[in-house]
Amino acid sequence: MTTFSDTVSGTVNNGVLLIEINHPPVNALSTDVRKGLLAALAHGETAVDVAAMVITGAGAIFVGGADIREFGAPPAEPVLPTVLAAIENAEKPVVAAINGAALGGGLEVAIAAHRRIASATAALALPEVKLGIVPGAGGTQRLPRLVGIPAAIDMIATGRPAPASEALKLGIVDRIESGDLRAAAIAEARALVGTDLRRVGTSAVPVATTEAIDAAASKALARARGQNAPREAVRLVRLSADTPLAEALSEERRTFLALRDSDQAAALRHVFFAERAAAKVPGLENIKPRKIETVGVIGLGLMGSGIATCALDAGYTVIGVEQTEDAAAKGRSRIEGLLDRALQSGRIDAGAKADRLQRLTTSGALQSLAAADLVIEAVFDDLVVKTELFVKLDHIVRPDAILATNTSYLDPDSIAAATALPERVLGLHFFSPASVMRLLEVVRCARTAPDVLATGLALAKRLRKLPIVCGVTEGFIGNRIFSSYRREAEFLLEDGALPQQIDGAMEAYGFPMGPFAVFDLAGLEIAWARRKRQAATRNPKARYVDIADHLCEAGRLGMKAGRGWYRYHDGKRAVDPEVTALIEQRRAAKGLAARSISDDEIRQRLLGAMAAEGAALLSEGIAARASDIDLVMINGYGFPAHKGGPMFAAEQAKGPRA
Ligand code: T1G
Repeated sequence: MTTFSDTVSGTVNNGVLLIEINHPPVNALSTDVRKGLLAALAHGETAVDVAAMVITGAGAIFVGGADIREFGAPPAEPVLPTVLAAIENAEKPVVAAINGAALGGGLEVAIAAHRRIASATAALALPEVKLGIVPGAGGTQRLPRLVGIPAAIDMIATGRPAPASEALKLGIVDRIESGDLRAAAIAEARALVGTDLRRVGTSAVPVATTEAIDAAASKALARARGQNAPREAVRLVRLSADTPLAEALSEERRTFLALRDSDQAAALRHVFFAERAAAKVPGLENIKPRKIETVGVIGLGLMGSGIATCALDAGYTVIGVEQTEDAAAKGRSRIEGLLDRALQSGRIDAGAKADRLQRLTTSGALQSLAAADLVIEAVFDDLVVKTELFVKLDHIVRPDAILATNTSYLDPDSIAAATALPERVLGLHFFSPASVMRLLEVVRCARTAPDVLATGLALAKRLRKLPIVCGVTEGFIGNRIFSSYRREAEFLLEDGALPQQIDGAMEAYGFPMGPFAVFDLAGLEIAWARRKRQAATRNPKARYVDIADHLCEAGRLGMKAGRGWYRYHDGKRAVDPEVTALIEQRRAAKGLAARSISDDEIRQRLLGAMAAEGAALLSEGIAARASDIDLVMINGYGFPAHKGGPMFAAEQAKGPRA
């Protein structure tokens, strides 16, 4: 074995130099890896016992891309384009043996090689736009040469992964090998010796019609609201049609470097590392989760059926329970409806649907939950109802089974306290629709046992959710911040802004919907009921805006009622002069003079309200880190990821740190 650097080594096998990248955990292309690869290629080109080369990754990943940790510093030599040019221009054949994920710079390494062979489990992507950047080492020019401009736009501007089978169809890989990948790649490399090598960079770009290119671009950009990278990615891929490679590559590199230093990229990098940090919960390092195979779900309404469907998707056996057999049957058809939708959209096939239904039983008797390892209740959000339910469950489930409540606002500690074993109780706060939304607040109650919390996290991971641990407080992390956002938005109304202006300002910031449009979508009645409950104990000196109460009294309960903060026709929202008049009237009733409020003030105040509430959650120990709060708001409340979340944005607004 020859070592070329700390992370790259090679062995000669039947005249083929097998170059292995071994840089755990994901074989990221650090400076040492780049140096090693360049040295390996130089050795391979000159060594007399080497006729061809294979590049592969150690472990389960080929190469996870550029080393994101190096993004803060100026690029160190050799830069990746230099390494890739050495691969592509090598006199001797170079084959990429793609043993697992080939992402970003990893895929760029692979497509600089002369031939690609992948294991069946490989996934290929240029996910750079998810980090606010574009591929920086030829991806935008070489991929279109392999798959055509429309398909390259689709992959690069969305960052989506292509599984090996699709990569084969698209022409990114030449072959899939389900047996010994390394042996197969060595044989392929040998077979290429003395043949005309395919150098992707110098090959022609397949011709595509303008219509096809435009269609791919608008589809990919439809969801890129406010983000610069996807737009730049499309521009660069388009260049491949008629720009000489060297010129296009230098434009790509220039764009990559500029985006890399942008605020959006900094925010998205923050989100990337925030997601990894969230998974590390202090105190749970050596705690083993309990084994969960059978999940019980009580209440098969909108939320419960969504949770049940998710659990079925994740391979669990599910017992769904409703109050009566009749309601249980309705719940079952609701779940079937969700599975049908997945079938129609091609996410699952008929066999997968049948398999899921086989793992589902529904019943009108709580007793059916005796076999459950974990039960999630998703019944009406009422403390008495939930507490009685948990007390009954105590006598039904095994003593080591876990009980989870999906309450949004109630105190799970008081539910737990009524049970015989409060250590086994935790909160699992799903977001609606549960089969779509990635966020899951995992609520650690006062007495939740560490292995119960660890089980909640393991369950969330298997459900493919993003779990964020939080302590007990009214509304947990998300709804508490959302309440202060709502309060500040209502102050702005009294001060002189109108709903459409406030929504417009927040949509321009990057939210898919402004706050008032969201209130209408969710319905105004739940918040109204809460305000009425709190009325008796509210501090009479605290500022209270009663405009929403008047809307509700007038039956304007939101989109479902056809009117709320806006008027709705065929689902389209329109400004309603009646609402404007009501706002003016309420201001007058309080003797408030409206002043003109700028969009900047709106953003500053609303973002400031979120960050201030976030700071309170941190100081109370409800959230473990500021970045957890950012993830909650991004994944549950539409905060634009490319702004990094309210806590990150507040830090940025303070200016560069010392
Ligand atoms: N650089 C540095 N660290 C990375 C990394 C990377 N690219 N990818 C992962 N890590 C760390 C991560 O922080 C965590 O660390 C550990 O590895 C395990 O990650 C020139 C511009 C590869 C599918 O966007 O999608 O190439 O928390 O928990 O679930 O054009 O990581 O343990 O300390 O996620 O097995 C493009 C991002 C870069 C890939 C593995 N590449 N990574 O998932 O483990 S830009 C990406 C992933 C680029 C070129 C450019 C996933 C994964 P710690 P993990 P996993």
